[in-house]
Amino acid sequence: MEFHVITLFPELFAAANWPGMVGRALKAGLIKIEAHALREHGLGNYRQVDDTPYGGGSGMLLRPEPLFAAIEGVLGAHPGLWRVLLTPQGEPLEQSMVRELSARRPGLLLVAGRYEGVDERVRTQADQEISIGDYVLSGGELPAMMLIEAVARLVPGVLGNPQSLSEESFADGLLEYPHYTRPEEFRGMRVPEVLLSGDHQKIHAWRKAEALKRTARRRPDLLKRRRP
Ligand code: 4FM
Repeated sequence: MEFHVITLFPELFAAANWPGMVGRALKAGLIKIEAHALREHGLGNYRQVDDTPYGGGSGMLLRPEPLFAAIEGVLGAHPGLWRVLLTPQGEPLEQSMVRELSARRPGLLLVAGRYEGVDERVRTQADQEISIGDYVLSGGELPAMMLIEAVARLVPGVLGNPQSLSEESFADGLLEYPHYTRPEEFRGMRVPEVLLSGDHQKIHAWRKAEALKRTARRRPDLLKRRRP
């Protein structure tokens, strides 16, 4: 699967910088990440990409011409990419969308803006607008990286053990149950006896009950939206 990113900071997406399983997937050729410099499509001798807003107001906006040219350039060389604009105004990202995005082939074209926003006409070039959360960042690069990491780990072969995918948080719409590793007692805190019992039926029931309890306390919204 391919991830293309249009950005003013292509060096952020260098393969050598990716840790963990995305880094291994890159080296194994399971995924490809290609950054495309928006600056190359800037206007005039100064390669200008931004301008002041019509109607006044503070801050600068990304002009449409460089963004259109960059998107057309990438799609010309890589047809069929699903075009995603990262913006606080997009659909809130959730695991069900991540699963759908991981099935998009040949891959994704992520547009990471900067400044105070993009010219409204750029939205016509996106298949989907996605927000990674209700807070404001200075650009779309970190959101694009988060999306890449979330999607890449669902690409077949990327995750070491596919069983852990179905077992993980959100797979069944619940938060994870509490996890423990050695030692059995640490600073007076003991591992729950049931986990040492070897009784796998009991362990399974305990984990399910703990996951439900934790979800009810912390994220009641998840329980309401859960499929039966
Ligand atoms: C995005 C700044 C586009 C400028 C941003 C432009 C964000 C979020 C975010 C900042 N993106 N979820 N939250 N982007 O804050 O996705 Cl042009």
